[in-house]
Formats: sequence, C-alpha cells, structure tokens
Amino acid sequence: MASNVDTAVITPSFDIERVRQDFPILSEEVYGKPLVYFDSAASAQKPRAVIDAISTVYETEYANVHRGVHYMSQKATDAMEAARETVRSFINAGDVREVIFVRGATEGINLVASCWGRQNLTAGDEIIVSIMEHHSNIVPWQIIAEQTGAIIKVVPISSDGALDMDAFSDLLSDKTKIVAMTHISNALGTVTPIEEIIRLAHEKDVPVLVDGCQAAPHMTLDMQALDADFYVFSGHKIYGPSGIGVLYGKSALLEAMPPYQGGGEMIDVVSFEKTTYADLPFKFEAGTPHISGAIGMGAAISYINSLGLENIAAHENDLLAYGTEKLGELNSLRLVGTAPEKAAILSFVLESVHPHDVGTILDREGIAVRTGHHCAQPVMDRFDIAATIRASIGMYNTRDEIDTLVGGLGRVQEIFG
Ligand code: C6P
Repeated sequence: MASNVDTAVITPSFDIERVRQDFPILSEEVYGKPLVYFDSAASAQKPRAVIDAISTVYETEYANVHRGVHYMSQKATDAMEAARETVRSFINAGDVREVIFVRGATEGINLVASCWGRQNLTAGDEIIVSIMEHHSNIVPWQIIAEQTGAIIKVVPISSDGALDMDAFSDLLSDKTKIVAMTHISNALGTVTPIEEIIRLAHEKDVPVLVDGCQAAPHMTLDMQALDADFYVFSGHKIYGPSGIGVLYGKSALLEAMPPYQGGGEMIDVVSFEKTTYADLPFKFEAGTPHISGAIGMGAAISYINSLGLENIAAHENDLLAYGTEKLGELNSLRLVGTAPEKAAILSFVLESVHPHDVGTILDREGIAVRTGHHCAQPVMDRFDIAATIRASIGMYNTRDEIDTLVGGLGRVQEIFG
C-alpha cells in the first residue's frame, strides 16, 4: 500500500548533540582541553557527510570531467553537474547555467570586476562599495578602477555598524555603474538591507554584486526573489571544502561578458584564425575544475538542507543573543558592531589588552577565535582600532561554549589585572 506520508513536507529537526557528532574534529582536544571552535567565519569545520563524499569521489568516481567518453569520466561529470544543480536549488537560481564554479568568493568578485568591469567601466564612472567590505570586495574594484579611470565611492556606517542608507541613496547617481556590497559583514556581523539596496540600484539600472560569503551559511538565499545581478560565496564557509565557491550571475550579464581565463573547458572551437567560447557556465571555467571540491560542496549543501537552514539560523541567533548578553556583563569589554540586524559574529575589544594576547590566552584554553583586522582594515580604521577579537558562531556551537569563552576572557582579565 502506498504511504500517504509526504517526506518532502517533514520539517527537518535540529538536535545540537547529534549535529556535533557529525563533525569529527569537534571531539579533538587542544592542549588537553576540548576544542571550542569559534572561527567558523574564517572557515567552518566539515561534517562526516562532506568528508565521506570527498573520499567517495576518489575511491569510486574519479576522472577528469566533461572530456572523456569513458565510464569514470561520465560518472565524475554527472556527480559534478549534480552538485551544480544542488547549488542552483540552494540559492534558487532560475537556471543552472547561472552557477559558475570558482575558487571562492575572492575569485568570483575578481572575475566580475575584471570581465564586467573591463567591458563596462570608463573614466569617471563610479563603483559603490561600503566601508565594511572584506578586502576581497575592495581591492578587485581598485584594480579595475586603476585600469579604467573609474572612481570608488564608499558608503559609511553608523557607530553601531549599520549601513548608512541615506548616504547610499545620496551616492547613487547617473555616474554609478555598479554597486558591490556585502550581505553580512565578516568583521561586525551587520546584515545589510540588501533587498533595499538592490531595489534602489535597479531603479537607476545599476547592477549589484552581493558578497554573500558570510550570509550563505546563515540565511536562506533566493536569487530570483533577491534579484541580485551577481552573488558570490565560498564552499569552505558553508561546511564544504576550500578551493571551491560559487559565482551566481544573471545569464544575460554573464553571456555579454568576455571570458576570465582562457584554456581547456571554456572553448567551443579553437583555431589560429578564430576561437569561439563555450556556453555558460563553462565559458568561465577554464581548466580542470576542483572536481572533488564541487561534489564536496554539494554534499555540504545537502547536509545543511537535511537540518534546515532556518533551524540552523534559529540556533545561531539564540547563541548570538546569549553571547551578546554574557559578553556585555564583562567589565572592560566593548562589542564592535551592534547593529540591530546582526548575525553570527561577536567582535570585541578588551580595554588595554591587545587582541593578539587575548587570542593567545584563549587558545591555551582550547578556544579558537580570530584576532586581527579580519581582512577588513577600513572598518577597523572607522572604529579607530587596529584589531578585534572575533568569536564567530557556527551551527555546532553551544551555550556551554559561550560560557567557556566568557570564562577564558575572565582568565585574560585576571592575567592582565
Ligand atoms: N573571510 C574571515 O575570516 P575567500 O577567502 O575567497 O573564501 O573569502 C573571502 C571573503 C569575502 N567576503 C567576505 C565577507 C569574507 O568574510 C571573506 C572571507 C574570512 O572573515 C577569511 S579572511
């Protein structure tokens, strides 16, 4: 008898203890203490499902892709293209050809700045970015600006780290040719009003590139609803492998752009008289791709889907609220980035203790945090600081771990008086 249970509508559950067991590294000890990993914004740990998927590629389905008629090449190609479809569905892109595999967010932004920029920017044109961009969403634009004579305009933030939308509206003008904006700041955790940014830019026919590196692990993405022109993120921050990431682009824009790199995979016909290029997405994927990386990233997305991104986000938001409250109780600690819309990041400084010293002491307690400018130096300058201590939250963190962090910071305060 056919079952009348529709498995598609069963809400996936989020059991933190089971989730933690899925991540082998979490049972490691550091200096004899349990690892407390608060550095997922730099790179997230990998669940068994991802590790196994990568092993499976090399054990049972590995060969070069899109080239061979032989069985293994077909199998690897099918697995890689299935991963592309998994990405498409994860971000609700309208067409799988709009999903370009790149090395990561950095390469995705460089590709757009270079290919779109070379074709569309001339002297005096303006590129709008925010002051809280990661260097990956600043330097590629500086390079293309230098080459074309375009000018970079910077949207400021308020003292809590929220984007100044009035300033953004004022900066948008007939000279604006592209907006490149983060979805979530890696240094502050600020969630930008990206829908509104896109809406305002589109009113002036200005395309928008969204740096979604920190958003993809924490919020449901829908390219068709968002209407972003370009969107980038990295596999290693969504619990997948490093060296692989995604550039989403609207097909009309991608089709009009010249290729990024030349080589195998990206061509249709090559001759010394005239070379023609492959269709999307391959036009932008020169050379042998990161096959196991793409498949591993697909496995990471399937793992996230099995838990439900909304469940992951609810868990992380609880930890963010709890962490904000607990850290707020510590004397001499100042949170950097307290915007009303925030996700997954607790960035802070301790009075008269250098962030690197804090990081070193926490490390001896088994606690991994990142200290430094987080590749976002302009935002450090904005707050007149050289560095922060950043505890970033992943799906596997717990309230107990926040307590351990607070205890570790108490130890720092004891040592430094
Ligand atoms: N931020 C962090 O510790 P890549 O290196 O290409 O995977 O990602 C670059 C990047 C781009 N945009 C944002 C918002 C990011 O956070 C990052 C990476 C890491 O915050 C490493 S610097």
